[in-house]
Amino acid sequence: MVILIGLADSARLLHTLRVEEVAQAQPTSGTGWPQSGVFIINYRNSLRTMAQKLLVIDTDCGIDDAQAIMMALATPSVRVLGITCCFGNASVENVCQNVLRVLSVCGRTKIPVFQGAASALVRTPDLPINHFGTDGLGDVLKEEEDPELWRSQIQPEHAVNALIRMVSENKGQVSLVAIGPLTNLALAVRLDPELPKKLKNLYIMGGNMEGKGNLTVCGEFNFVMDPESAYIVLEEFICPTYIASWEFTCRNKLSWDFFDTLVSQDTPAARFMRKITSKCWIFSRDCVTCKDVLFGPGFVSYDSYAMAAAIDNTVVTEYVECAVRVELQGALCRGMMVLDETNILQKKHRVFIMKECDLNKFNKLLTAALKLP
Ligand SMILES: [Ca+2]
Repeated sequence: MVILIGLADSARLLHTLRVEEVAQAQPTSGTGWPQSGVFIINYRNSLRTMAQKLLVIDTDCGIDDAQAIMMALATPSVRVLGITCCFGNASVENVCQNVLRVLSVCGRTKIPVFQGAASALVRTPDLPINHFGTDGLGDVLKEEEDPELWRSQIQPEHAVNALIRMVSENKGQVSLVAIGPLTNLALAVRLDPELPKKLKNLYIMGGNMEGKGNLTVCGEFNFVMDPESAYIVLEEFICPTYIASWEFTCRNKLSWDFFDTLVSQDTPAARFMRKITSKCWIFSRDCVTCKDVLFGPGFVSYDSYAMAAAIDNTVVTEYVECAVRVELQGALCRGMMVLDETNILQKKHRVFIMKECDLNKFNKLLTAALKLP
C-alpha cells in the first residue's frame, strides 16, 4: 500500500490517491516509487493525475490508429483504461499484435489489450483490404519478433466483456473512442443494453456526411466493413456522440511537408512511424487515391481526428447536430451514413458530426504523439 501526501505550492492541502491513480505519475526525485510507505509529491502533479479523462479505445489498429493511440498516450490529462481490438485493417490477431507493438514503442505495456470481434455481425464484405499493407502496419515488422509472443501479452478476458466492465466500473466517466468497425460496440450493447447510459460520451471515426465513399461509392471503410453494427451503434448508443466522417478528415488533410517533419523527429515513436510508413503505398507522393481525387493530395491521419476531439473538445470548432441512420440495403449505398437534417425520421437521439477543425491544435497533438516515450 502506498499513501501519497500532496503539498500545494501555496496552500497546505492534503489528500490521498489510490495507487492506480498515480500509475502514470512520476516521482519528483529518487529512482522510483517505493513498494510501501508515506511520502510527499507535488500537489500540482497529483491534481493533474486526478483530473485525467478516462478513455477506452476500440481499434482495428492500422497506421492511423497507431497515430491516434500515441496521441492519447502522449496526453498527460488522459488515462487509457484499456484497448479493445476488432478486425478491420487486418485480422483481429494482427490488430492485437499491432496495438501491443505501439504500446511497447511508447513504453506503456501496462495498458491492458483485449481481443475482440474477428468478423462482422452478419457478413464481412469481400473487398480488398490493403490500405496499410496486409498486417495493418505497412508489412515491415513481421520478421523482427516471435510471431506467437503476443498471445502471452493479450488479456484473457474478451474485448466485449472488458469494454462493459471498464465502463461499468467508471460510470459516467469514460469516453469511448471507436476507430474501427463498430462490431465490439454492437455486441456490447446486446450484452448490456444499459451500457450507453453508463458512458460519458462516444467518439467515432467513420461514416460519411456528403455521400462520398472510399471503400465503396457511398461508403466509408469502418461502416462498410460492418454496416449492421454501425446501424446498431447509431440507433442505440444514446450517449453524447461525436463523429469524424471520412469527408471531414479529408477536408482537414495536412501537407506532406508537415508529415515529413512529423516523422523526422528523433524519438522512438517517430522512428517507428517512419518505418511503418516507409513502404506503404498510400504514403507515396505518387499515389493517387479517391481521397486525392475528391479533396486534393495530402496526409490524412483519419482516426486521429476522433481521438483529438476526445482529448481536447476545443479541437473541433463546429458541428452539425442531427439524427443519422446507416443504410443497410442497396447495391451502391449499403453502409452509407445518412444525415437527417430535416428530422424526417423523427428520431429523438441526435449526434454531433464534426465540421470545422482547429488545425493548429490538431498539429500540436500529432507532433506531441511522436515525441514518445
Ligand atoms: Ca482504424
